[in-house]
Amino acid sequence: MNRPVSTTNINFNNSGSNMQQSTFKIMLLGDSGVGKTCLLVRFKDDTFLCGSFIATVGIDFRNKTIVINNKQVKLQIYDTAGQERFRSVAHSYYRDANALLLLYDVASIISFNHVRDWLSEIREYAQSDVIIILIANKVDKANERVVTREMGEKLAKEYEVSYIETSAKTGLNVEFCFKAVSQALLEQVDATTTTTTANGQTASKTLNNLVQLNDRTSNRSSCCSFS
Ligand SMILES: Nc1nc2c(ncn2[C@@H]2O[C@H](COP(=O)(O)OP(=O)(O)OP(=O)(O)O)[C@@H](O)[C@H]2O)c(=O)[nH]1
Ligand SMILES: [Mg+2]
Repeated sequence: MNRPVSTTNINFNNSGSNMQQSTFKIMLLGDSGVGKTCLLVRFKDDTFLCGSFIATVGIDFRNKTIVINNKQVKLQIYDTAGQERFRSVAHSYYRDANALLLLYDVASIISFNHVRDWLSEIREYAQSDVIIILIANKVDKANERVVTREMGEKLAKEYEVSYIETSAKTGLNVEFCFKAVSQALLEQVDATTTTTTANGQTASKTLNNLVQLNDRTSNRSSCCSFS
């Protein structure tokens, strides 16, 4: 992978035990109001920003470090503004992104219809092996829902990207989303160091498998893939 992914061995305590740390850049994309900032705040602080909607201006970013399979993963998460007038600001960040979380709001057919435009933009500005996950957010709004799971899955299949349903309000699948993407990226790094043929497909396949496993186990309390 040719993005600036850093993997270093860091020493955490005086016992001398080392834990490997990887750094990945993740970008949140999608129309204004689909819930990008709320998804990030839910993941970072486990709270929900309800009440008046404050649109993101330009671009914002937060760091969060998680542990996946005994490895430290530092996520640099870029929260972009969905409003048209800020689009060009985000373009320069696409190239460095390891993963893109593309959101739409299941209660907004317009935001769903714009997914194709976002995917064209991704093709133009991002690296070809970037991991993309299509996120159907606000699934807690069951009564107002106009975009069905079938519609979302069909579009994801057409573009060969993973599909997941989330709610920043209830927290459904939010942590899973970031952890699955991180695990996929870690496996991509591992594959790159052990073979010369590894590419973005390694990570996309891992992500797809994790998402499918999560769908099958969604009636249980949590997915069993992460430690
Ligand atoms: N019911 C429900 N409301 C949500 C959810 N996620 C976000 N919202 C609401 O949707 C509105 C917009 O959320 P934001 O996260 O600010 O949207 P955004 O995508 O960051 O918008 P921009 O910054 O303009 O691009 C807010 O009023 C949130 O409270 C969700 O999962 N369920
Ligand atoms: Mg925002």
